[in-house]
Amino acid sequence: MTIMDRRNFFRYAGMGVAGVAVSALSKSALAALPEIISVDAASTQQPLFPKTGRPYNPVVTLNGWSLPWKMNNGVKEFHLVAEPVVREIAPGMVANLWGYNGQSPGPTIEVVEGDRVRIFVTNRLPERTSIHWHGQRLPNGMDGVTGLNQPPIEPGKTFVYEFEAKRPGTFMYHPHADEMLQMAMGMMGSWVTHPKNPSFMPVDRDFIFLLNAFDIEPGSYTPKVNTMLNFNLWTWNSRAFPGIDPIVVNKNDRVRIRVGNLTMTNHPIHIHGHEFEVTGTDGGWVPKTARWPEVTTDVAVGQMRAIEFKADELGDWAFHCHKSHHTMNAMGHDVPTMIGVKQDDLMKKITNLVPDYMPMGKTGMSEMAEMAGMPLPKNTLPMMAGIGLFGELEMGGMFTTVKVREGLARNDYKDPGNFRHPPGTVAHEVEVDSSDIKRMTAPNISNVRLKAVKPQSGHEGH
Ligand SMILES: [Cu+2]
Repeated sequence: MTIMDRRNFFRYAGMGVAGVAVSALSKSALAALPEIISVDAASTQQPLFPKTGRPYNPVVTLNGWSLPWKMNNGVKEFHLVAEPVVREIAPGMVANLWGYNGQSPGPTIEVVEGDRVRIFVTNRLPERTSIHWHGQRLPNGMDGVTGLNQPPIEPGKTFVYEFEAKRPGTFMYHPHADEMLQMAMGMMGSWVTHPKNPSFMPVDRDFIFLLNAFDIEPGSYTPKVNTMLNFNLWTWNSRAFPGIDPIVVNKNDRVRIRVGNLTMTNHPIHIHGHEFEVTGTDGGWVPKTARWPEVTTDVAVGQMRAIEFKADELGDWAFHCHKSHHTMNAMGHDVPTMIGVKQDDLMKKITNLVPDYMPMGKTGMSEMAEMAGMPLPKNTLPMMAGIGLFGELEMGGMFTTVKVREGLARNDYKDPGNFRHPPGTVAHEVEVDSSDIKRMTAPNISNVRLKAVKPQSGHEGH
């Protein structure tokens, strides 16, 4: 994990906002616009501890960062810039996306319940935009739906939104102008309103990310923006496994993970080795008496779920979407089924005709993970990837690990490497004579007479 590089941090600071019209503000207010802060790394940045304003326990944005603010007469001022960005989806693939302040998704915004918040939004896109603050209580004219609540923010213009962060919880932000295209290009971000009382529902580690999806043809760089359902890159904060950082926690930590869904389908999010409870939604916190244990929770489109658990089992635990085609990358889509088909001769004949032809293996998909020598089109990701302690993980897309370790420092989120299993705790091959394994037949129940019990008379009238 890299600590935010000060030079990157202030990359755009010198550029200012010269020439940008700010309709709602006077010249003197324009001079006081918060500088544009930008990050160009796709790795998880250190949490942003508040230096001004009220105290809170910051979140960690998976493969992302939180936007610093400026206090102006008791108002928290942020500056978001909607702009084209280049995002590394995973090592080996970059995408031309649209986002905010150098990244897709944009930075997480963290405020405290009761804060007066002012957000400047500068549009450096080639088309109009707006921002909707999903889930917030705010004046109707601040809700961001173009045409309904406000005029569009035209290219080159800056708008200002201002409201009180009334309700604590987890929210999202995204455009409400040419919405399908702008979200297909990666425009979105997370928002956390921390409770006034920092000891309300405390956790030791608090993570946040958004589920998003892209349709990028292998070899190309720009998402197809009119795809409705058949996306080929399933991502968390615009990263696909093995590009998603692990969720690193200390043993016995109480862990919260906040997940928002801005894709066009639902995602059953599943954890291994632990049980969690859904403790919050974008509608607020769930009372203790209304929670139940889960190992999978479905996050529907436009929903946010906060899950919490005690990380009391050491190890590297899988944490992923349970739709198995969401844990594979672009090269796995539209591959014909070839189980049991002898392809050796066929392959030669077809590749003479179609040089890029890539079938699945005759024993299953795993063969594809091993095709290390197989040429991949430029700028795409293998369908299944990742190397663990025991070899290929055969995963992609919406997959990462929760790494539970002992003795981590309080704010240490560095990848601790592979888990070292205590002796005798790993599944292993056994020496057996498999010719001697007897097959038993289940007892035949078809001859068992079932005696129908008729209901007592007297109920015929029902
Ligand atoms: Cu999914």
